Amino acid sequence: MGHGRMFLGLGLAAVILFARGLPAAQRPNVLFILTDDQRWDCVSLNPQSVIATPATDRLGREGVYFPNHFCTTSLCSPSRASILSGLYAHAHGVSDNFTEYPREMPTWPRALQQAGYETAYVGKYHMGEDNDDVRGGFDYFVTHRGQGKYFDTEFRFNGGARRIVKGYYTTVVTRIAKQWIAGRGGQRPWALILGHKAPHSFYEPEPKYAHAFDHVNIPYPASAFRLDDNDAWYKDRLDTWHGIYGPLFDYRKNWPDRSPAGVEDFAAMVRGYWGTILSVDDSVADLYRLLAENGQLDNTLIIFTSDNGLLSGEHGMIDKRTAHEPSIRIPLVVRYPGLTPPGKPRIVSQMTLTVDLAASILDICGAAPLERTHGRSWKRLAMGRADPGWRTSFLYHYNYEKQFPYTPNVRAVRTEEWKYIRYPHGDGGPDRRKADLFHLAADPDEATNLDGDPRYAGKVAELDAELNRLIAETGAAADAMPIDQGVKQELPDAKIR
Ligand SMILES: [Ca+2]
Repeated sequence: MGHGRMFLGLGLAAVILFARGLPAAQRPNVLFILTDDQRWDCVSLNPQSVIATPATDRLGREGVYFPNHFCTTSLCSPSRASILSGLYAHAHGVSDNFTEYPREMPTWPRALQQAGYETAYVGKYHMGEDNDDVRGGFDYFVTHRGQGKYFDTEFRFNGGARRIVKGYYTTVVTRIAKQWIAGRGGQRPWALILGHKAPHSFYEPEPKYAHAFDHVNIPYPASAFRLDDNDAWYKDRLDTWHGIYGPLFDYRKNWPDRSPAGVEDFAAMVRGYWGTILSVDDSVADLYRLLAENGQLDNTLIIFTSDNGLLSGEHGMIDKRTAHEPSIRIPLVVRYPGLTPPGKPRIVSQMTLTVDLAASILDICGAAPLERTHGRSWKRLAMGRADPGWRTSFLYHYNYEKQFPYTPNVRAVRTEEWKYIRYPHGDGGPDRRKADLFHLAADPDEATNLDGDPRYAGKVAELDAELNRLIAETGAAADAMPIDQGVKQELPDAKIR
């Protein structure tokens, strides 16, 4: 090797080292806005959205919109842990809504704190049901026990005394977040996670939005009546806590109700869900305004996303947990001029995952990556550069919960065109339930199950092999899951609804 090439090599290494430790002035603040159970089509950057979210849209119109963003387990606590850790649920261990995030497990906020950031968490944390203590990695921590309430939640401020804060949840946490942001001195970059309760059940919109969608007619989706080619669990779920003929988070008083008139309860529920999102959009507008006034707008990486999606009647289902599109697809909108100038917005159409967020945020902030991750940084994609090695398939998994016995074990692979969903029994033996094969490219509503059709036997074999490859690649033991005890008609314990 000649001296010239060696010098070039050293020069490149120096550039890379410099990029890892960005000078303080170039390290962006991070405002991470996390909603709870928001579907991907409930942001009006998506042309299918019925609701208008102008403030959230503005982030995308001045930044980057990811229309193909997914969670890897569609359940609050496991997905929140994946967002913090960059790991699948089997690796971080938060496999249900009652498990605390492991104390020593790294997170991106902790990594930023170690890199000199001031860090804060405000709002719904929801890992460890009854714990409102300060968690590691945060200099300021305001949360509450359990799910919180839409009105007058009892918050705990930084591990101190608890007190009820009067008012609407979304408004209250926005005010607390703004106070913390306004109090930063400007010497150190900061990172804040704002954890919304909205639009999680039981839906209670702000009074001014309580009737915002009264004029919208909302039928049961067509896919709710096309269950003959799916396994029996779909129909078993219809009358349950998570089915369209069930109690609908108390929107239906007398159930099961299979009458045509029963759709009115369903419509009222969906309108309530939508209404809570309008307040979230007001919050986004409020925070945007504050950053603009403080001169910090263009030096802040703003990320808007959710922990999981929600089924609104598709396949006869409400709630989440399954591998269907409305359950696993979530919004992701990012604004930061360091990625793309506000006048040149960008759409990243590659499939991105909750487990990519940790790697991406640390990459953009010039901090060292977490030692172990299942995700990868989408910084290059967000800057409009090619990333030819980007994933073309991903693993989705969910484990049967005895507290919510309405969804079997799920092991699924999604590609850009196809989805194959297995429902393993959990004993390592052959599946006892029929799988689902959906041709997303031709059937985006997943209305027709092609599993069992001999014309697609080759496709099933190919996707099953890919599923097993992904299970091996992520280190998920193929058979480590509970036994599927079937769909039960009983309600969940009132305390955990
Ligand atoms: Ca959630």
